Amino acid sequence: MDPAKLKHIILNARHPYVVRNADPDWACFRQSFAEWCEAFDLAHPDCVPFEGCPVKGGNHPQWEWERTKVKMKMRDICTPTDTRWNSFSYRNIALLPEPCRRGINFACFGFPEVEQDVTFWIGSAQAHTPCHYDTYGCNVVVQVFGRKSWILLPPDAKLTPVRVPFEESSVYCEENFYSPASYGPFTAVEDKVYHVMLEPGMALIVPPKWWHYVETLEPALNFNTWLGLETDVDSLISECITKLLLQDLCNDVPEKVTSRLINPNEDLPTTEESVSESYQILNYLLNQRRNNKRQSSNLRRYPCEYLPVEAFGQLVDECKPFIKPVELLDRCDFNNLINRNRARNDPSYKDKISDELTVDELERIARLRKMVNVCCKPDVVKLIERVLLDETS
Ligand SMILES: O=C(O)CCC(=O)C(=O)O
Repeated sequence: MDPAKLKHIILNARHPYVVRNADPDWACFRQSFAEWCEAFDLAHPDCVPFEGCPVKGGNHPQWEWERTKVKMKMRDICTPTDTRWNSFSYRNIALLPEPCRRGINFACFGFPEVEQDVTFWIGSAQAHTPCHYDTYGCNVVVQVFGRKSWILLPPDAKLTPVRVPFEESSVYCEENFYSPASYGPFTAVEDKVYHVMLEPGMALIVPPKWWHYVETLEPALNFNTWLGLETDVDSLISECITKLLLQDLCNDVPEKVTSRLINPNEDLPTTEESVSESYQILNYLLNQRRNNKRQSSNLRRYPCEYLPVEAFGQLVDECKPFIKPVELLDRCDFNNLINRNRARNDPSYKDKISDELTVDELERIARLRKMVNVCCKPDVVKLIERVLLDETS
């Protein structure tokens, strides 16, 4: 596979593609999962803080704040458990000992410079990430051990975007793919669901803003990188407005309450100083946009969608049979998949901290969640952005 061609395909794809013979020259591909875990445990005598949830779920997606931590050796991820899934994921590759990340870069995809901005994901069966889209970049995923199921939907799919839990760079949706109570919420999207089972050695290209629900089918490891794109600067303004609205709504709200609105990995300071800093950033971004200037930033951003449709099609044709579009999932198969997942739904499911909150606190959380989800809805934020841009132009 010619890395230069692959690079053009990645930067111009408007549909997800599976790549079969990129052949990354990574040491982990010459190891078994057990050997890789041994190498990790040898270098890390301490246990790993795996996060996870019960395999039975409630009516809502299992958000990150519901996860509890369990310390285990890395090799324990390969021992099946019936009641809980575990995951040590969404971490930078620098956290891995050198023998576990030897040779990892994205050269065979046409990006030799990408070797640090790499994230790893390790999970047991049923570990999953609730359905969301990434606000920045194009995602290239490489499966190393185990299989993972990827459900993908186009940006215009009729899912319900929510900004609770808030995480800059991810927009989640309300629909619960893991343990749905019913099929009802999925009827609006059932004709737009794409699916691929990612197996070791396969890579996946996820174009900007495609929704994805990802679930581990057996103990698995994969790496990915988000390639920053020139078009990401459009999302910077929206994310900045969203952050400001949240800072305002969460001002003076106790941590006990905000911890149910903001993702644990996200920092949302609401001090006068930090709000004023967000305003300054927003004004800077708006002015740059009004003057049609590129935002200066030390982040690498690649041009994208520069190839005419025919040229792109020809490139993909030349790379047959190693690059294939991810296929539409037949409506019946999607129905079966969701109905299988319904078996995980436990109507008596209680998340870990509901018991620790008073009725008033629970009400406040519900009220704020509603406000955030309405005020920060991506369409509403786009409208605010347009008004702000017109206002002083
Ligand atoms: O592998 C997962 O669980 C989620 C991956 C993901 O969301 C991503 O790569 O953007």
